[in-house]
Amino acid sequence: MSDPSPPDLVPAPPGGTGVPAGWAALAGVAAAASALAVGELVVGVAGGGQPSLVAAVGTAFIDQFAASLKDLAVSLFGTNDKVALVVGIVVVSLALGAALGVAARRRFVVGVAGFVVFGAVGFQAYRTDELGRTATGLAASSLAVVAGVGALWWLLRSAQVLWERAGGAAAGTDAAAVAVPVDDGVLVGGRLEAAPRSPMLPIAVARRAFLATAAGVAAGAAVLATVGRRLGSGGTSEAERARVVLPEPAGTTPTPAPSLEVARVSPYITPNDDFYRIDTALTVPQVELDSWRLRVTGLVDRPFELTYDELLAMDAVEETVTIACVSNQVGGNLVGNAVWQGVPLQVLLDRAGVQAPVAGAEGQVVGRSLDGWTAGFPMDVATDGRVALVAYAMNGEPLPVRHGFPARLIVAGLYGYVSATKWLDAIEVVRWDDFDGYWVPRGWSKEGPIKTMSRIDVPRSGADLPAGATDVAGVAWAPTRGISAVEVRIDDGPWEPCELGDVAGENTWVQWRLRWDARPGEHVISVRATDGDGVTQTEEVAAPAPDGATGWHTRRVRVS
Ligand SMILES: Nc1nc2c(c(=O)[nH]1)N[C@H]1C(S)=C(S)[C@@H](COP(=O)(O)O)O[C@H]1N2
Ligand SMILES: [Mo]
Repeated sequence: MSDPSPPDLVPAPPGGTGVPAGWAALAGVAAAASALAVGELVVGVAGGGQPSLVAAVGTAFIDQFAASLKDLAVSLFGTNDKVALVVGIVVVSLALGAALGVAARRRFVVGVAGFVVFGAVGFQAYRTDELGRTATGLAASSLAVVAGVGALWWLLRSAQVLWERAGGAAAGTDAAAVAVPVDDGVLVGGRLEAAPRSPMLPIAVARRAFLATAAGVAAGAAVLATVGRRLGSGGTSEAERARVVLPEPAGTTPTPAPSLEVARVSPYITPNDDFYRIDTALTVPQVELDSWRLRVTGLVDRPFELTYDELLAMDAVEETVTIACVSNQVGGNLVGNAVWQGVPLQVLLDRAGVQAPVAGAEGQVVGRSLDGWTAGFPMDVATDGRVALVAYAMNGEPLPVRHGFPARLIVAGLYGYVSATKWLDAIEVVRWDDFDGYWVPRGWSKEGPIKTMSRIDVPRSGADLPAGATDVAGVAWAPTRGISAVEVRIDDGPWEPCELGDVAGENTWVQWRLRWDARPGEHVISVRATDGDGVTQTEEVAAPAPDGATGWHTRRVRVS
């Protein structure tokens, strides 16, 4: 904006002139960026880990479309997919901004209306987002509209002034047409025109000046958005988590010393940082431990609440449990094994006193998340003696924020989507028929027992191996039933029994290994597991939807 001097802004409404569509589109993009940025800033200033307008729209999108993406659905919401969704929303917003800019160049009121609709969509999404306060949404969306309209007005005005100074419509959009000032007028494309009020600008200079102006607004928006995100990202949970002192668990299942070590096979215990993450949360719920409560409610005689300190003061157990995602493909990595510390669900249900009609097959235990997500499983599962915990620690650390801080449910033998509610807000006892958890109306089975599964970790698919002795190894799991045998087959050969590693119990995966004398050629390695009930993993291939993938995992390798 240094050369030439900034346009003199005459306070007249923009529009009605022949500013090129490209300039107007650019103005619209920068205006939309300003609106989004102000939205981010307001939410950041409001604090409390509230979602931005973009995040709220993203959450609404997930809630709306998760069902129609059924086959992909659950796994769709891994970390990368969330980034893609947010980027997508921003890109679409900017594109709509471009269209608004073009429309507003003729009739500015169209631009105003467009931004008002923008703001209304953002506000509506915000209102339905459990993590945002309505007042924040109202402030963010209305100030975003003001910023968007203001930026659009100013940029279109600047565009118009620059355009007129370059000779206006007479210059056309021909980049070569240059307005040349002459003694008593201006010579544009060979025609003599009335002298303008200010000296003429070559069109290329005017274009550069406008580009610089729009880029300046966009850069300012980027700075505001960054500041807003910085302010907002100081979520409370990380700081709260850092000062938690975990109690000693009363009961512990010892974690076995590694007995089966093969390079690149999954470690028996999955480190927290490597543990898969799946959830619908674009904004992770933030908590202040002093005000967090776990409510135990519903069809119980004595509903109660626990503070975080009260929860940690209760007798705790430590259990090693493998959890898996229903959308894990055969051979996929949406599965992990961790040591969970927490309070048995049964103890909490007993304290609340589950009412007789729902104490058995009629009953359902629902976990409610702070972000409104829900999962439910049969009361019989909660009370059949299996490991079912309100967990607050994972592998000896307070629950990581993305894995559900301050507390989550862990139920051995059930896929996460029906059981493993993170950022736990309440445990509610309801009738089985009266409630469906988040994924059920979206096409997934209401009951989700984990299917027996085995996976080859080494060798990798497509590996080129030297002939001779090599390890084939991986993991197999059937939580609550345990694994009694794992067998590997090379090509169409016989099933060969594998060596199994030590385990903490039936709820965890087991590492397995076979020493294979590899002969030159192309080979297909297959694996299958047999659970503790003696049932062998089915060969039948099924997709993850609606209740978990089946089939044998295979890997193709070359030996030379
Ligand atoms: N609040 C909340 N809890 C949730 C989910 C969710 O979307 N929101 N997803 C569930 C699903 S589908 C799975 S597989 C597990 C994954 O737990 P993890 O991310 O700790 O591995 O969390 C479960 N708990
Ligand atoms: Mo899942």
